[in-house]
Amino acid sequence: MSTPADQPELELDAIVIGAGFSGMYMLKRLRDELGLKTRLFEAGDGVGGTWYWNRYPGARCDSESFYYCYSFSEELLQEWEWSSKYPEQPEILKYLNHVADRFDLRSDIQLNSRVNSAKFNETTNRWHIVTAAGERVSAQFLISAVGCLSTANVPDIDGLDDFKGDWYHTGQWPHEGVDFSGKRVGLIGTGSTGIQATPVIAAEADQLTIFQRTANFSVPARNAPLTADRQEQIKGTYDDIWRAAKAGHGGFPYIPSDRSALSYSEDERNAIYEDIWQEGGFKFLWGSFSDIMVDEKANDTAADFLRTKIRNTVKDPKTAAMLLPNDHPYGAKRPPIDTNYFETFNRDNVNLVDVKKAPIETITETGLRTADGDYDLDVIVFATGFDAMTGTLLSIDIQGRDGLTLTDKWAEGPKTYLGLQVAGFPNMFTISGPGSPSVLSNMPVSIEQHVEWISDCIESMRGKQQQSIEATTTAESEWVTHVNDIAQMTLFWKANSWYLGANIPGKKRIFMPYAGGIPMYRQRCDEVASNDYEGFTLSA
Ligand code: NA7
Repeated sequence: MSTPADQPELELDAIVIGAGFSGMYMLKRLRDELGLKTRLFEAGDGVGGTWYWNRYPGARCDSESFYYCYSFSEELLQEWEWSSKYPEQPEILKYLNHVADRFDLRSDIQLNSRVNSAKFNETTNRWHIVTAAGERVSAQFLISAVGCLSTANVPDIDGLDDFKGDWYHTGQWPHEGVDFSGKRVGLIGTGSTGIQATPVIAAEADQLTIFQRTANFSVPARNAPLTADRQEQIKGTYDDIWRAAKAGHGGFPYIPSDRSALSYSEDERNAIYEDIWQEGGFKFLWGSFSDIMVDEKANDTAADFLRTKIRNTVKDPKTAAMLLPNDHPYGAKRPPIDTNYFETFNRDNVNLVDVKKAPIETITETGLRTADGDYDLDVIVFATGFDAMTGTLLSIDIQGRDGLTLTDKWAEGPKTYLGLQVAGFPNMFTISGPGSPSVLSNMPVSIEQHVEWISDCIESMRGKQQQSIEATTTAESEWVTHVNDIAQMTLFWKANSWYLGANIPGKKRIFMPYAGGIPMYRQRCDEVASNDYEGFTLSA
């Protein structure tokens, strides 16, 4: 019987890995606008990326629906109807499936096809990939659209194999869902995911015990249906919305605040916080005061306001005290937004356990043991995050020039030029790679900018009959220094966050995303392109 490995190598112009927001738009640009023979390889059995995998209860987007979407097609913007301010995972997945159908992308998307290795041939300037099934494909260009948060982090806790109940990681949730009714559930993790899942699981389970290592700040989302009037108003002003989003530091269409939190009296400041807290969402961080992420004293004012809200919401003073974040500035870890998270601790069937004070020691046949005692559980939910920004790319055996592996190249942390390319890896591009605004921004805005920059670059190369493009080591190291310098000016350094790789034991502590904001970043990318791709070596 013939297997994919027996077939001759398929020769293409471009290979895209990953069928989320970025991969699908990349495929469309390369295929439909540049006419490149392109194929997209996706490990899952459906499109959607993050929104395909993350099906845990309560999963929804923290950016508002009307700007957490593609802007490239006016028809798509006009025809798609979002049901609410913050859409749930199934709705975003439906949108991405609609995009795949509407632009006829499926014919060039190969599902159930995990890319295991990618090797660059210097003589031909082509990449050769092998899939898990053994299929071999080559192309001049290799574009990673693997996402920033796609490799699940299941902590290495002794005894997991002995557990007689069921366990799940939120990023690999069963498609058929999980029935929690009548169950004693343990949830580990209080990041954005744990905070979204807690109220929904609590409403269904018999008992929910939350194992908290770090108390987290959270602002209410204030989700609500999108009325017909609001839809019409949004659709009538999309040009302005995108103009504002592209000009906004984080790709959000808010008018950025230029006021310092320290230039107001406490009462005035708290009145401003209260208004924005009532409105809810990310705006609390990005739209209240301009110095929250750069000045510790300013940050303290926001943190104090949010701690007071927790104290006022949670009725049991001991539980409230445990929920007060006290070891990092607000926003230095990715700020969650929630629907009734703190209120959930007023339920009789919810219990909070501090596993910083009494760490988890082992998982037993019947539950979980901390330094303080045993907890009997039927289900354990790991809301323990991801090997962010580098984990997925490094899980592919990628070899560039001179047999250099990406794993070796990034041994001391990820190095890129503009988050778009890695020196030593010609013709390989990374969409929302480390060193770009990516996770510090409204992702679709950053993704579209990267996809368009990459396809313009490839178009320019083809126009000039250039065969390869590679970031120079000088440009790369200058960019890495710049990314670090910018991050040092912020408070992001002051938390053990996944932005820094601090959630993965042994991972090098390097601030990975670019904190300088979308406008400055976009301007730099545009300058590089208009200066004949300054910082890249292009070969004829
Ligand atoms: P996060 O933000 O990485 O949160 C993971 C949570 O899990 C966090 O509270 C961690 O505590 C906790 N954690 C991780 N490992 C352990 C162990 N071993 N023991 C106890 N607790 C642990 O992941 P999310 O999925 O919530 O969010 C990821 C992003 O997805 C989110 O930021 C959005 O961008 C979308 P810690 O804080 O490290 O002490």
